[in-house]
Amino acid sequence: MKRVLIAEGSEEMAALFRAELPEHEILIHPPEAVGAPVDYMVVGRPSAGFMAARPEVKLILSLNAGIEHLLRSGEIAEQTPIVRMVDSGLAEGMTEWVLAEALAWHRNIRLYERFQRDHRWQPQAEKLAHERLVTILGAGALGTPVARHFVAFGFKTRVWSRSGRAVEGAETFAGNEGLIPAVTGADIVVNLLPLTAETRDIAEARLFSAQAKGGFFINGARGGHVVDADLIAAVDSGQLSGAVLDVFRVEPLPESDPFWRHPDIRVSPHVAAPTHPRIAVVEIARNIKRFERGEAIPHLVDKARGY
Ligand code: NDP
Ligand code: OXD
Repeated sequence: MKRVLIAEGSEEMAALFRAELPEHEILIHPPEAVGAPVDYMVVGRPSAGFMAARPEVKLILSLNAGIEHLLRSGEIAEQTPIVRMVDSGLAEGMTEWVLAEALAWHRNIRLYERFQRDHRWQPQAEKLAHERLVTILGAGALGTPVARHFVAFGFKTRVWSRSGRAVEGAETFAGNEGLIPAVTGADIVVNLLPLTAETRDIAEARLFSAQAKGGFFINGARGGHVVDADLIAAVDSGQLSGAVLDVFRVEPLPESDPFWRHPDIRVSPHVAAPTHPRIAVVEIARNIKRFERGEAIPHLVDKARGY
């Protein structure tokens, strides 16, 4: 019987796996002290040493879309494949969060909340979606549905990716040389890139200066993409009117971090697109079955590329 080990999983998750993979033995660690070899490992953010202690594992299945922490750990053998999480739950969650934040900025909803506190009746010049330009950095499993929704709302939409992936109704930009052209004049920039050596610190002064004056920045990807001091400087100077950040270099965000107190930078606790076990487990089980049938598995991580 093949064995599936879930790192730091819950009983609820184990029950879901048992329903999807009745022929497999499902183990959770802790509390199970697993002595015998395991075939598959399901991981979120495993503690240090956990993966290194299991060199026999044939396939690692991530509960997260972002896997930079797994690669960085140095605990996974070169030949062991990693599958990242791509499912409808993440795509729906990220689309809802980004659109909610973008529309709230576009329609001045946060501003009117502040005005209400002071009993101020102060209408703003309201723009329509087609008068705004939105750039999505990343046209992958998350960037693509997000871009489609901006297009559907009528926003002028651009997508930037490595290979120049197209999204119907959006303008396509590709490669390093396409980055600044992609964000030039953008009212809203949404970051949905994976964190790699090439994308670390990508959201910095040059990018913010290229945006439309008074624009907005939305980070739903990773804190390591953003040069925090450059973002704060861009907002303080009025180049950007604000930002919303779901992810940070250090999580939980330390009490001393200036983002907590900035009046125009909003913080959420890494909740843009949480993994929904009911959807994710079905996807992981499907990939284990594909692996056992010798079929190609979608969304295998390219370790050299870093995503
Ligand atoms: P994908 O791998 O599907 O898409 C990544 C996109 O980024 C692709 O379009 C890719 O280009 C592009 N890209 C990668 N490197 C570069 C580069 N150097 N230059 C230009 N474009 C590049 O990832 P997902 O959409 O599934 O996820 C994106 C990220 O979102 C995750 O890595 C994770 O960090 C974050 N995330 C955050 C969550 C949250 O709750 N806050 C939840 C889930 C994910 P190409 O198409 O050419 O390969
Ligand atoms: C993810 C995340 O990458 O939760 O899935 O951030």
